[in-house]
Amino acid sequence: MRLAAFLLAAAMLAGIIAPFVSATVAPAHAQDYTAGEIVLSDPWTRATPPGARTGGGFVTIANTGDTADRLVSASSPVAKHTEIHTMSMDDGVMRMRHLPDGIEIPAGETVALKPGSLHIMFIDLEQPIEMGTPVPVVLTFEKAGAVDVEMTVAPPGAPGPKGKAGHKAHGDQ
Ligand SMILES: [Cu+2]
Repeated sequence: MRLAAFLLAAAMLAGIIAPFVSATVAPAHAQDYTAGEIVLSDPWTRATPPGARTGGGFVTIANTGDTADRLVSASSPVAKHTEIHTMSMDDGVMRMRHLPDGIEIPAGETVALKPGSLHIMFIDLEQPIEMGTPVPVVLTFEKAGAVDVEMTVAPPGAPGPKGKAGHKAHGDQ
C-alpha cells in the first residue's frame, strides 16, 4: 500500500493524473507502427520538470487480427523501470495499479492508453523528458513480439499528443 501511495503521489507530481478530462488521442497522422496484426498510433509522452522521478507514456493500440494479443511489457532507456499501469476512480479517489500481466488487446478492438487511464509508467527517470527529444520505447506483445516506437514529447500536463485533448470520447473505454 505504501508503494501504491508513493506511486500515486509521484504520478500526481508528474501530471499523469488528469481527473475529469475525457480525451482520446487524435487520429494517427504520420507515424503508425505495425507488427503482425497490431497497429500502434500516436505514441506520446510529456516533458517532465527537473528532478521529476516519473513520467507517463501513452499510445493507441489496435488489434486488426482475429485472435486476442496482449501487451506484456514495456522498456525504455529513459527510466530504471518501466511498468504497465492502470488508473481508476475508487470511491472518489484516483488510484493507480501496476498490471503485472499487461493489457489484453481483444481481437478486432482498439485500446487507448491515455491520461487518467491505462498508461506506461516510467519510474526513476535517468534524465528529464524534454520537448523535441522523442523517447524510445520497446513495447512487447505476446504474439506480435517487440515493437520499437518513439514517443513524441508534449508539454508538461498536456492532455493529448499535440497539446490538445482531441475529440471527446464517445463513451468508449
Ligand atoms: Cu502509473
